[in-house]
Amino acid sequence: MEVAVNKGRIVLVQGDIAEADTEAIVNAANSGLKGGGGVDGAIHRAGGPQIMEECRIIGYCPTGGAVVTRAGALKARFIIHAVGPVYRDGTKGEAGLLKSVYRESIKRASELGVRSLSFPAISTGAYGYPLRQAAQIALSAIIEYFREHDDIDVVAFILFDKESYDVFEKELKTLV
Ligand code: AR6
Repeated sequence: MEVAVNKGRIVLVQGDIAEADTEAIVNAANSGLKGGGGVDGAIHRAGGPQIMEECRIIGYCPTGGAVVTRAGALKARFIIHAVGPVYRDGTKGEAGLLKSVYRESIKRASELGVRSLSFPAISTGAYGYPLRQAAQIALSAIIEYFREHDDIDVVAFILFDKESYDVFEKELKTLV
Protein backbone atom coordinates (compact mmCIF):
# COMPACT_ATOMS: atom_id res chain seq x y z
CA MET A 1 0.00 0.00 0.00
CA GLU A 2 1.16 3.52 -0.74
CA VAL A 3 -0.25 6.95 0.15
CA ALA A 4 0.84 10.52 -0.57
CA VAL A 5 0.94 13.05 2.26
CA ASN A 6 1.78 16.56 1.07
CA LYS A 7 5.06 16.07 -0.91
CA GLY A 8 5.94 12.75 0.78
CA ARG A 9 4.96 9.13 0.24
CA ILE A 10 4.35 6.47 2.88
CA VAL A 11 4.86 2.95 1.55
CA LEU A 12 3.98 -0.27 3.40
CA VAL A 13 5.87 -3.42 2.40
CA GLN A 14 6.05 -6.91 3.87
CA GLY A 15 9.68 -8.08 3.95
CA ASP A 16 13.16 -7.95 5.46
CA ILE A 17 14.47 -4.47 6.22
CA ALA A 18 18.09 -5.58 5.70
CA GLU A 19 17.26 -5.81 1.98
CA ALA A 20 15.63 -2.39 1.71
CA ASP A 21 17.04 -0.10 -0.98
CA THR A 22 16.21 3.23 0.63
CA GLU A 23 19.19 5.52 1.37
CA ALA A 24 18.85 4.94 5.11
CA ILE A 25 17.30 2.16 7.16
CA VAL A 26 16.30 2.33 10.80
CA ASN A 27 17.41 -0.38 13.22
CA ALA A 28 15.38 -1.30 16.32
CA ALA A 29 18.40 -1.19 18.62
CA ASN A 30 19.03 -1.22 22.38
CA SER A 31 20.61 1.57 24.46
CA GLY A 32 23.97 -0.14 24.62
CA LEU A 33 24.01 -0.55 20.80
CA LYS A 34 25.17 -4.09 21.51
CA GLY A 35 23.21 -5.94 18.83
CA GLY A 36 20.62 -8.61 19.57
CA GLY A 37 17.85 -10.57 17.88
CA GLY A 38 15.03 -9.46 15.59
CA VAL A 39 15.72 -6.57 13.24
CA ASP A 40 18.99 -5.74 14.99
CA GLY A 41 20.36 -9.25 14.44
CA ALA A 42 19.25 -9.31 10.80
CA ILE A 43 20.89 -5.93 10.04
CA HIS A 44 24.22 -6.75 11.71
CA ARG A 45 24.35 -10.20 10.08
CA ALA A 46 23.66 -8.87 6.60
CA GLY A 47 25.72 -5.68 6.93
CA GLY A 48 28.87 -7.19 8.44
CA PRO A 49 31.17 -6.34 11.39
CA GLN A 50 31.93 -2.73 10.41
CA ILE A 51 28.52 -1.69 11.75
CA MET A 52 29.27 -3.08 15.22
CA GLU A 53 32.69 -1.39 15.22
CA GLU A 54 30.99 1.97 14.72
CA CYS A 55 28.34 1.13 17.33
CA ARG A 56 31.08 0.38 19.86
CA ILE A 57 32.67 3.77 19.27
CA ILE A 58 29.33 5.56 19.77
CA GLY A 59 28.63 3.34 22.79
CA TYR A 60 25.19 4.52 23.90
CA CYS A 61 21.87 5.92 22.77
CA PRO A 62 19.08 6.90 25.18
CA THR A 63 15.59 5.40 24.84
CA GLY A 64 13.63 7.63 22.45
CA GLY A 65 16.81 8.65 20.60
CA ALA A 66 18.62 7.68 17.39
CA VAL A 67 22.28 7.60 16.28
CA VAL A 68 23.88 7.03 12.87
CA THR A 69 26.44 4.60 11.44
CA ARG A 70 27.34 3.67 7.90
CA ALA A 71 25.70 0.55 6.52
CA GLY A 72 28.55 -1.86 5.73
CA ALA A 73 27.56 -4.32 2.99
CA LEU A 74 23.89 -3.28 2.88
CA LYS A 75 22.33 -1.45 -0.08
CA ALA A 76 21.46 1.48 2.19
CA ARG A 77 24.12 4.15 2.84
CA PHE A 78 23.31 4.73 6.50
CA ILE A 79 21.80 2.95 9.46
CA ILE A 80 19.88 4.99 11.97
CA HIS A 81 19.99 3.01 15.23
CA ALA A 82 16.84 3.94 17.13
CA VAL A 83 16.01 2.83 20.65
CA GLY A 84 12.32 2.26 21.30
CA PRO A 85 10.80 1.85 24.77
CA VAL A 86 10.21 -1.47 26.47
CA TYR A 87 6.42 -1.68 26.89
CA ARG A 88 5.43 -2.20 30.53
CA ASP A 89 1.79 -1.22 31.15
CA GLY A 90 1.39 1.92 29.03
CA THR A 91 1.69 4.31 31.99
CA LYS A 92 5.47 4.66 31.95
CA GLY A 93 5.71 7.21 29.16
CA GLU A 94 5.91 4.53 26.46
CA ALA A 95 3.79 6.41 23.89
CA GLY A 96 5.85 9.60 24.17
CA LEU A 97 9.09 7.66 23.88
CA LEU A 98 7.88 5.72 20.84
CA LYS A 99 6.80 8.94 19.13
CA SER A 100 10.17 10.49 19.99
CA VAL A 101 12.04 7.57 18.42
CA TYR A 102 10.29 8.16 15.06
CA ARG A 103 10.79 11.93 15.20
CA GLU A 104 14.46 11.61 16.15
CA SER A 105 15.07 9.02 13.42
CA ILE A 106 13.57 11.15 10.68
CA LYS A 107 15.51 14.14 12.03
CA ARG A 108 18.76 12.16 11.64
CA ALA A 109 17.74 11.29 8.06
CA SER A 110 17.06 14.94 7.32
CA GLU A 111 20.45 15.97 8.78
CA LEU A 112 22.15 13.35 6.59
CA GLY A 113 20.41 14.76 3.52
CA VAL A 114 18.86 11.42 2.55
CA ARG A 115 15.48 11.52 0.85
CA SER A 116 14.29 7.96 1.53
CA LEU A 117 14.31 5.78 4.62
CA SER A 118 12.81 2.54 5.88
CA PHE A 119 11.50 1.75 9.35
CA PRO A 120 10.69 -1.56 11.01
CA ALA A 121 7.83 -1.72 13.55
CA ILE A 122 10.02 -0.48 16.41
CA SER A 123 9.36 -1.93 19.90
CA THR A 124 6.71 -4.41 18.70
CA GLY A 125 8.91 -7.53 18.99
CA ALA A 126 11.17 -8.19 21.99
CA TYR A 127 10.05 -4.88 23.58
CA GLY A 128 6.38 -5.94 23.62
CA TYR A 129 4.58 -2.81 22.41
CA PRO A 130 0.98 -3.59 21.37
CA LEU A 131 1.00 -3.62 17.59
CA ARG A 132 -2.06 -1.49 16.83
CA GLN A 133 -1.03 1.30 19.20
CA ALA A 134 2.55 1.20 17.90
CA ALA A 135 1.33 1.41 14.29
CA GLN A 136 -0.88 4.39 15.10
CA ILE A 137 2.01 6.25 16.77
CA ALA A 138 4.50 5.39 14.02
CA LEU A 139 2.24 6.43 11.14
CA SER A 140 1.01 9.61 12.86
CA ALA A 141 4.57 10.72 13.52
CA ILE A 142 5.48 10.37 9.84
CA ILE A 143 2.25 11.99 8.60
CA GLU A 144 2.92 14.92 10.93
CA TYR A 145 6.47 15.22 9.60
CA PHE A 146 5.32 15.23 5.97
CA ARG A 147 2.72 17.90 6.71
CA GLU A 148 5.47 20.20 8.07
CA HIS A 149 8.50 19.33 5.89
CA ASP A 150 9.31 18.48 2.30
CA ASP A 151 12.94 17.32 2.55
CA ILE A 152 12.16 13.56 2.62
CA ASP A 153 10.42 11.91 -0.35
CA VAL A 154 9.70 8.37 0.87
CA VAL A 155 9.24 6.66 4.20
CA ALA A 156 8.78 2.90 3.89
CA PHE A 157 7.61 0.64 6.69
CA ILE A 158 9.07 -2.82 6.15
CA LEU A 159 6.84 -5.18 8.11
CA PHE A 160 8.22 -8.64 8.68
CA ASP A 161 5.01 -10.64 9.06
CA LYS A 162 1.56 -10.46 7.53
CA GLU A 163 -0.12 -9.58 10.81
CA SER A 164 2.06 -6.47 11.22
CA TYR A 165 1.47 -5.50 7.60
CA ASP A 166 -2.30 -5.86 7.98
CA VAL A 167 -2.42 -3.81 11.18
CA PHE A 168 -0.30 -1.02 9.65
CA GLU A 169 -2.49 -1.03 6.54
CA LYS A 170 -5.67 -0.76 8.58
CA GLU A 171 -4.28 2.09 10.72
CA LEU A 172 -2.96 3.97 7.70
CA LYS A 173 -6.39 3.85 6.08
CA THR A 174 -7.93 5.45 9.17
CA LEU A 175 -5.30 8.22 9.32
CA VAL A 176 -5.18 9.58 5.76
N1 AR6 B 1 13.00 -6.88 8.91
C1 AR6 B 1 11.91 -6.19 9.32
N2 AR6 B 1 11.28 -6.43 10.49
C2 AR6 B 1 11.76 -7.44 11.27
C3 AR6 B 1 12.91 -8.20 10.92
C4 AR6 B 1 13.53 -7.89 9.68
N3 AR6 B 1 14.62 -8.55 9.25
N4 AR6 B 1 13.14 -9.11 11.91
C5 AR6 B 1 12.17 -8.93 12.84
N5 AR6 B 1 11.34 -7.93 12.46
P1 AR6 B 1 12.43 -6.48 17.37
P2 AR6 B 1 12.10 -4.33 19.37
C6 AR6 B 1 10.13 -7.36 13.16
O1 AR6 B 1 12.37 -7.50 18.44
O2 AR6 B 1 10.78 -4.86 19.80
C7 AR6 B 1 16.69 -6.67 19.74
O3 AR6 B 1 17.30 -7.76 20.34
C8 AR6 B 1 9.62 -8.14 14.33
O4 AR6 B 1 8.79 -9.19 13.88
O5 AR6 B 1 13.46 -6.61 16.31
O6 AR6 B 1 12.24 -2.84 19.16
C9 AR6 B 1 17.41 -5.36 19.98
O7 AR6 B 1 18.80 -5.55 20.16
C10 AR6 B 1 8.81 -7.05 15.05
O8 AR6 B 1 7.55 -6.89 14.40
O9 AR6 B 1 12.64 -4.98 18.00
C11 AR6 B 1 16.78 -4.84 21.22
O10 AR6 B 1 17.40 -5.35 22.39
C12 AR6 B 1 9.62 -5.78 14.81
O11 AR6 B 1 10.49 -6.10 13.71
C13 AR6 B 1 15.36 -5.33 21.12
O12 AR6 B 1 15.41 -6.50 20.31
C14 AR6 B 1 10.46 -5.31 15.99
O13 AR6 B 1 10.98 -6.43 16.71
C15 AR6 B 1 14.46 -4.34 20.45
O14 AR6 B 1 13.14 -4.80 20.45
